[in-house]
Amino acid sequence: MSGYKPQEIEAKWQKRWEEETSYTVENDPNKEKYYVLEMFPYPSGKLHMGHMRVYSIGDVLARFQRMRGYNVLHPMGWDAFGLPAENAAIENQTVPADWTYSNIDHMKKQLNSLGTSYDWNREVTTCSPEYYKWTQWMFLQLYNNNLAYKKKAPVNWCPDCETVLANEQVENGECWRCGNEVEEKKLSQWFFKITDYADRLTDDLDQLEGWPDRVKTMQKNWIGRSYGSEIDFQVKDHDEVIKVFTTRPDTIFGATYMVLSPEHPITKTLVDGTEKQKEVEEFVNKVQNMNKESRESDKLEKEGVFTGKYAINPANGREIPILVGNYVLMEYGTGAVMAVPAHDERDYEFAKKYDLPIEQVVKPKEEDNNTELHKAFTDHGIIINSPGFNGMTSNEAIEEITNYLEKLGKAKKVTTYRLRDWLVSRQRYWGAPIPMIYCNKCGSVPVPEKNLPVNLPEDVDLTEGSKNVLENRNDFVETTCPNCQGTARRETDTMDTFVCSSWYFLRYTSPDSENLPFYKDDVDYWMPVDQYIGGIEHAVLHLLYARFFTKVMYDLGYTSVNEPFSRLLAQGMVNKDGAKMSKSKGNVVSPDEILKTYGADTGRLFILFAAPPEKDLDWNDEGVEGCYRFLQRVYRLIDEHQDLSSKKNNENQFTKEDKEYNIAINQTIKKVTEDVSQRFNFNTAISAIMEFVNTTSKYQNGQYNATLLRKGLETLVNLLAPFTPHICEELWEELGHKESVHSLSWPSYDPKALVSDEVELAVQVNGKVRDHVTVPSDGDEETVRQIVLDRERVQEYISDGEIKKFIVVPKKLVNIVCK
Ligand code: ANZ
Ligand code: ZN
Repeated sequence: MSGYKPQEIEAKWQKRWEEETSYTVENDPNKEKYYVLEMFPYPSGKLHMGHMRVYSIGDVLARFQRMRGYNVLHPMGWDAFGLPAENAAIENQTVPADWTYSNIDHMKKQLNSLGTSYDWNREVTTCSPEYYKWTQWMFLQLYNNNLAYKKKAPVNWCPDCETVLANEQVENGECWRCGNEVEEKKLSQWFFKITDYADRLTDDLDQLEGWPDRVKTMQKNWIGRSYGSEIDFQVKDHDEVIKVFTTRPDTIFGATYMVLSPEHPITKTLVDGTEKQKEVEEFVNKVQNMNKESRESDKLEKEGVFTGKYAINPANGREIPILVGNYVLMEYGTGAVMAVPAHDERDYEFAKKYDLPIEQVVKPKEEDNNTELHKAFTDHGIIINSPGFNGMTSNEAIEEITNYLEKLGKAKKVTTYRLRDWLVSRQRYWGAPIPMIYCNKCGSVPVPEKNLPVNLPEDVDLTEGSKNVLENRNDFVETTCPNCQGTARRETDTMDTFVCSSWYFLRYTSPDSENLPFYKDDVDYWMPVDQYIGGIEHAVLHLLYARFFTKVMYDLGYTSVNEPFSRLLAQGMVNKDGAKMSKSKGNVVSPDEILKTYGADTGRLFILFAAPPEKDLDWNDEGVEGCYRFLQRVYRLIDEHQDLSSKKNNENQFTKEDKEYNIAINQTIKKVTEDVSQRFNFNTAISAIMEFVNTTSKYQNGQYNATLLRKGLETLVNLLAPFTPHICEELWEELGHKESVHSLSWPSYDPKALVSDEVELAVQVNGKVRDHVTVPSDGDEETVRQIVLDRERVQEYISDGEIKKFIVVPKKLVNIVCK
């Protein structure tokens, strides 16, 4: 035997696992299932450390749960559509399909070289026709159930390249390719009605106990449900009524002016033909030219103009000026606000700037006297200056004022959301074609299910024109209407890649189903995913869309689960020298490098040992080196004792050392089991194993019991197996076993063997330690006293003295006081 050779060992076992298809699974109603899923990668070409981290975490869990007796589903696939493939294809003079598939090939090899235990029979590739056929089927399900519709929406348009640009292709308002200024253009595009699910997507978050609170909060905020009232303000000397949305009807007596969004249709009506028309129109144009981001920013410099008109405050009949302001958005509420500068920060800032009246109507609960306002008081409090409602709390007044106005027909309770419908149209080539056909006679006609998939041509020349090439492909565009058989055109928009990733976890459960995207028996057996692992950057979009799709499938009767992911782990980043690993910082360590120098087991061990999964991890070369030395040590330790099976000792003749070692074995099993299963504390589990290796080294240097030492070494290999799968497989074989270490049952511990049945006590005589005794740990005071007083050394110090006190401090010491 000649030392630890990771590369040899790893290749040997990876080959064996593949040949023996060790990790394929079938539904087995007699076994409890466990579905562990890591977010699938975009096949960019190469695995990076972030990938290595998330796939190592997932693999530990998969291997651990298999050993614990679960039927484990651990699949992998490729999120393979998307813009980078188009860019790379242009750059490398290839086509997106070839680029993508060759990347997949390479990355699959890399994943296997990490020792990951995937069931590759279930692999999904979102750009393959067998997969996107069902993505298109999903689109049709949504369309047929009034959850997909078309409407005009703005896109980024480069007039020079004559192309639509994705947001990532717009850099500081300019086209990434030609540098020309990007315009906004309105195109008719497809939307999914996710807003229909806004309430359920919010409320059901409460069921997800296995999700981090911060992710749930991010989703809640993204959906942004808010309960409030819509209140009618009559325009003075006009027929028009302006509806405002407010969450604070209790402040209505303090509404001293009103602000309209520049896009509000009434803005134009109010000023048409008046002397204010020009000024207002100029202002509106100016605001509309601002980009969306700065419009919605907290730091927006608030600006507005007076329309020359007044509205009547329905609470007190007071006439208040109507302004147009850049901080009111048309997409939220009603696009108009009653401005209460005393109690709203934005209104306060605006009122100060334009010298509009500020009137306080809520005071803090604690203060009796009104102190002057120096900024908006935005909390709830006690109502003042509001005849009929004074003295009420804000909550009471919200209720009472709304009821009062409701009776007058001027208010109603409403719920609004920040969430908008999901725009799924992309004017791009490399995506799943939207399965719709346009006929001059019949209008929009969905592609019949039996004609799916609508194939995406793969032989394209993207350098030809910069437009979406599908538009130029007559063989794609020209078709016949499924309804009237007349000539018709296909939709050339493709779907947002988030659509593809909204249901892939369902396909894994049923990869070969042919008549449906998945069979109900399969999904119902495997779903929900027991543990989902991925980056926090997906806290909102992907995770929200996947929840939406799952609910739609549930409502249509295709699955019995209402939420896709029971538990979610958001893994931290991989940093080096305190900064995120990135090409631009030049601090990248590639998984390939680590594999070449140290092997996958060392890389995995370091990643899992250096930080708990959800915390950021600092890459550290010495740390990697340390993990490598640890594995070498484990290797040697077992290598030296290969022949233990020939030696046998009787377990009943345990010495003190044997007993202690046995306790260490049981304690380590307990600690590792609990750390991995309850808390994902892989790092502390590994350090317990490292400690156990120290204990084992010491033990084997002495007069060891061969049977017990063998048990210790086997336990070590078992506990380490999920973390460093190859070396453990190798060592298990060396210990004389034929079966795979990964097919064993996870070791169990004996609860009675966790603590020693004896303790050592120090014995003090008149304050000085004179002796040490070993006593049974459950011995009562009388037993301890007998043992202590039997000791010669103790007798010497007591000599003839009379024992005045005999105090036992359990597990620590005995204190004897005598004359
Ligand atoms: C009067 C008022 C008084 C308000 C007060 C707040 C405090 P959330 O809670 O986020 O839903 N608002 C309504 N529509 C708006 C729009 N289109 N653009 C900008 N602001 C808008 O916010 C609701 C509050 O945001 C509403 O309640 C309204 O201001 C403002 F002491 O009405 B409030
Ligand atoms: Zn037709």
